[in-house]
Amino acid sequence: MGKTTIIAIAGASASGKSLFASTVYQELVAELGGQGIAILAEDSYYRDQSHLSFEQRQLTNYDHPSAFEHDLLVRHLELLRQGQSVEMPQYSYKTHTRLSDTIRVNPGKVIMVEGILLLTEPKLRTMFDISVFMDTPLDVCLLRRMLRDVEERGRTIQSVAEQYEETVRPAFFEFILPSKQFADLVVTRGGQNEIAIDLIKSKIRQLLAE
Ligand code: UZR
Ligand code: MG
Repeated sequence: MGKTTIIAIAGASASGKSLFASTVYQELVAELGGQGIAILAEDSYYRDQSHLSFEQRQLTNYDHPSAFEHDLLVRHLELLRQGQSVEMPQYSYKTHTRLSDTIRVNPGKVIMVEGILLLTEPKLRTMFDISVFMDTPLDVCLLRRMLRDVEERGRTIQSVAEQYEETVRPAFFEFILPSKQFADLVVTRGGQNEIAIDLIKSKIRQLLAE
């Protein structure tokens, strides 16, 4: 297999990272078939916490780099680069731990990975060939996060508000915003920026044709 290009998509929680990455991925798969492109989520690499009680798991700071098993993500990216498949963990936001099943991710010429803290860690940054930062206004992220976490992640408005003040907002200013400097491209409006989606798709089409 030839060279692998790894594209990272980072930005605040609910900035549109997953939507941006999955739109690019699904539109290219519909157009060209799934061969050659793979997609990973940093959230899948939240640490396994099955040895902790549910109450203990609720005390974890999920916006801090220590909540992620970044070493495993680095190892998986290295294996994919070497042309090997990996078993990506699956994470449940409802139980705050890993599910027993994994998802097989096959290697490809282009690997996309999306997550809040990807650009904050030097060992991860060295893996990325192209880094994109979703620069969505924080008030827009907060509104989306409210709706999403209540609808999809089993939360109450009260708990989203508390978590936002305690960890999500501080982590944005401590870790995520400073990591914008490491991005090659800064995208406004996240997953709704069709021009940016088109540009990344063109780049990937070009890489796949090489
Ligand atoms: P995205 N998160 C949880 O709320 N619970 C968990 O068990 C694991 C993660 C949140 C996490 C972070 N933090 O802001 C967000 N908090 O998921 C990252 N608090 O996911 O980028 O999709 O919003
Ligand atoms: Mg997401």
